[in-house]
Amino acid sequence: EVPTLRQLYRLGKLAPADPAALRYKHAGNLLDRVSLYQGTITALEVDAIVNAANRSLLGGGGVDGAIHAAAGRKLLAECRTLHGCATGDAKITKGYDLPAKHIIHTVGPVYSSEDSEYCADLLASCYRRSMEIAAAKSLKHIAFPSISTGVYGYPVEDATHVALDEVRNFLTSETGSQIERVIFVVWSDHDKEIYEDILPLYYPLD
Ligand code: AR6
Repeated sequence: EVPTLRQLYRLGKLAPADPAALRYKHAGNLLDRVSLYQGTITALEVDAIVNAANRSLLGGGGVDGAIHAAAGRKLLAECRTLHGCATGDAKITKGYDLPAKHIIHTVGPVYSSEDSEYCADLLASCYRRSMEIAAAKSLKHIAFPSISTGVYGYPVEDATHVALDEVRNFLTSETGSQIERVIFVVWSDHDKEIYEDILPLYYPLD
């Protein structure tokens, strides 16, 4: 079982934030609806894992490569029928050989510092569209990798603020109320430390 933020606080693995730095004052039951997990997203037995894909949706490296390798060739066959996906949007497939029932493929922005605000909007859109698709299919548990922060070069701290804020907004909205759990999946120790630092700003201990 992947621990919730409330459990991480109890275990002392998440330190309460400096009150002056808080982005939000209350998290309420969000502490029981959000998790942080380090490891491969392909191991998670959830309703949907999100893939950080490219516009072709035909596979690639990074988490995309790992998902295609674990899901098997039938995934590629279904992806071919989707005819790609726009940056900031998302499309769903079955999970095939994965323990996850579905894969939501989203396409993050290739980062550019000149267009950083535009990139932030597109990145937020990836998280929002993925959750909208999950909610429309009544999927309750969804896991996200750190979209755009690998090959696509988005600075991981900035991307983490966008991800945590957008997920919080969605979970507290009317459509988001049916999503029971969002798991943020990190791969490296460095990314885990960044999430541990920033999570308490958006999901403070009450
Ligand atoms: N489980 C969870 N996270 C992972 C895994 C894994 N198995 N493997 C890597 N990560 P990236 P992007 C982390 O590059 O930046 C592909 O070629 C990784 O450490 O996978 O959105 C696509 O086809 C990083 O934190 O995605 C696109 O062409 C995060 O996943 C392009 O890369 C995202 O890194 C997309 O680039």
